[in-house]
Amino acid sequence: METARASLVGAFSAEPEGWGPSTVFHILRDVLSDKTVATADSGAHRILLSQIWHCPTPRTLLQSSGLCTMGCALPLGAGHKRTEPDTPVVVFVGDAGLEMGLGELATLRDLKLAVIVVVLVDASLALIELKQRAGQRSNAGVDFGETDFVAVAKALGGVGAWVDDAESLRLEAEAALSRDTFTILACRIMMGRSELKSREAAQGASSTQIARTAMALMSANCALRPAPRRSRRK
Ligand SMILES: Cc1ncc(C[n+]2csc(CCOP(=O)(O)OP(=O)(O)O)c2C)c(N)n1
Ligand SMILES: [Mg+2]
Repeated sequence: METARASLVGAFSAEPEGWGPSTVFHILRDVLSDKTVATADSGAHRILLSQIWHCPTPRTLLQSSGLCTMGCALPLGAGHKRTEPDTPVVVFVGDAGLEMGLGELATLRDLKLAVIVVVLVDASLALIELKQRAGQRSNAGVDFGETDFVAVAKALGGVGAWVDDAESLRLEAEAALSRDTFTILACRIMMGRSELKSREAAQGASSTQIARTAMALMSANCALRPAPRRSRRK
C-alpha cells in the first residue's frame, strides 16, 4: 500500500517547469489548512485534482461522482460555506463550468460567502477535447474565447486576480483567506511542448495515463489544435 501511495505521489508531482494545473493544486493544498473543504466540477481539472488533493479527514472533497455534472462545484461550495462559515472553502472549476453558473457568484455576494473560486482557464472543454483526440478526431466545438474572470468577479461584488505563477498563487490565496467576500483566482494554463507527448497516450490508456493526459491537455491545449484530420468515410 505504501509503495502504491508513493508511486501515486510521484506520478502526479508538480510540473518541473514551475507552472501548470498540477502546481496549482499542490500549492493550494499547501497553503490551505487541513480543515478546508474543497469542491470540484466536472472536467479534466477534476481528474487531475482527484489524484493530487490530499484529504486529511472524510468529506473534505465534494464532487458529483455519479452524474458528474458541470456547474455543481460552485453551489456545493456555497452551500457548505453557508452551513459552516468558519470552514475555509475552495471551489475548483473549469472555465466552461464557471461560465455555466456565473449567477451563483451573485449569491456568494448576497450571502457574504467568502469562498475561494479557483478557475482553470484553458479556453477549452478540455475533457471533451481529450475524448475527441482519443477518437483521432479534430477539435469540434470544444474551443472558446478567454473570459475576463477578474472583471466578472469585480462586477459581481467579489475580488479577482489573474495568476500565472506559483508565487503569485500562494500570495493571492493567502490574501483571499482574509477577505470577507468571494475571490476568483483565475489560473491561466499555458501550453507546454513537453506535455504534448502525454496526450498521445490517451488511446487505450490506463486511468493513471488518462489523468496525466488530462493534465497535459490543460497545460497544452492551445498548442495541439487543429488536430490532424481523419479521412472521411464516403
Ligand atoms: C451539465 C453538463 N454538461 C456537459 C457535460 C459534459 N462535460 C464533461 S466535462 C466537460 C468540459 C468541461 O470544460 P471545463 O469546465 O472548461 O473544464 P476542463 O475540462 O477544461 O477542465 C463537458 C462538456 C457535463 N458533465 N455536465
Ligand atoms: Mg476548460
